[in-house]
Amino acid sequence: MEQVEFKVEGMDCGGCVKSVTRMLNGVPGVSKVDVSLELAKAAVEFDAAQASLADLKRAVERAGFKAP
Ligand code: 9UX
Repeated sequence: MEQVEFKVEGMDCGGCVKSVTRMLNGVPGVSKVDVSLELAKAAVEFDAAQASLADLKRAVERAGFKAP
């Protein structure tokens, strides 16, 4: 199990946190998601055989936020 933490830009309220959380949980292989509005970060636990950091960032961007 891989654990990563990366920056998520553009979240302005709890609704954004929910959107990002839902999108990340929708990525195959993801087992744990913790998105912080205050820190502007997402902490994700996933199976490296099924997903990559790039997949996670793509999911965040699909939700309409930036994950540089
Ligand atoms: Mo809150 Mo986020 O009104 O896209 S849901 S700012």
